[in-house]
Amino acid sequence: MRDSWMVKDEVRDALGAGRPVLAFESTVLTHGLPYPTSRDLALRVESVARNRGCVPATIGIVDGVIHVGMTPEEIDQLAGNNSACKASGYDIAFVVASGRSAGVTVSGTLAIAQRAGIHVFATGGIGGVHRGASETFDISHDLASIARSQVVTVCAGAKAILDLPKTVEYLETVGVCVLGYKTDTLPAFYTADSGIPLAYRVESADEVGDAFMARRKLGFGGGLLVAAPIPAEKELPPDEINQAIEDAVELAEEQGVRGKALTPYLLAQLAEITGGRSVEANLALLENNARVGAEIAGSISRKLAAEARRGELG
Ligand code: PSU
Ligand code: MN
Repeated sequence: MRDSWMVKDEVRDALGAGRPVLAFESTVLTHGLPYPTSRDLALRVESVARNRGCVPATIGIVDGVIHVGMTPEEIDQLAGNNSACKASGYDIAFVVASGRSAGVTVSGTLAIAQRAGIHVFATGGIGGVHRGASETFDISHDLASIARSQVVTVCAGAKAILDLPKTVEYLETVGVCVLGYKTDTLPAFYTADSGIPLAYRVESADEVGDAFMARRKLGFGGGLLVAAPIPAEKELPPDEINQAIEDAVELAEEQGVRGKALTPYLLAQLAEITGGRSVEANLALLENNARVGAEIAGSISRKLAAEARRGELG
């Protein structure tokens, strides 16, 4: 088999030196946003990470090769590839073996980032429990992957295309500690407050870094999910976006859309119904998550370096 991993030089160098690296997913590019907005957004969030002293590593699969860190040209090609598939963690081996290209979901990105030695991952919205899940059983594999991963995931909550109360319950079932980042409630992607209370609130990246270090030192499992609300001035009016979501969900039911196709279908409908206004909000929250993620990655990198120094002294 061909070499199935390709770690970009600057990512390899940063990881080797213990400098902060922040992972980004690519299903949002291939299946979540229209091209070329998707490409522009990927490059934008990468530069936000860089401005915070963090090396970005966008993760995708190109012709059967797993890329940890992609060049702007590679990002452009993947984002514009209409035949790219959507790879979750359990799909990666087959996608690689068959030489396919894929946008990698939250679940897939966590699996790859962890093997690469990356500690933090920033995304927009995670997958979750779909409305009607008691009938369809449609619960995103993202949730189990977050629970199993040692990588910290930063998101803006989940879109209300999902059943948010059930998503929070299911995160508890599989074992995820959800930290509200300067908030007491789960953010709902386009809006800052779903009204669903979270058990814990943190005020700083260092508090997340402390949790990461404690989990590592004490050997406990359990996922760490940081939920950071969209900046207030970029929030969409709740009534308007919630109506758009109702309409999109109804359309999906009428059309009988299921499985892997459901989330991309709902996202495309939402973009159309809101006349693209959702895209600006999407960009704002992704940039915000890239900032928060970069700060957490910086904190963890400092704490790991301090731990290594204490080890040398002791
Ligand atoms: N939710 C969003 N935007 C996205 C996705 C989810 O608001 O782009 C993407 C992410 O890549 C996520 C995937 O991991 O969809 C989940 O898909 P599914 O619901 O089929 O598990
Ligand atoms: Mn699903």
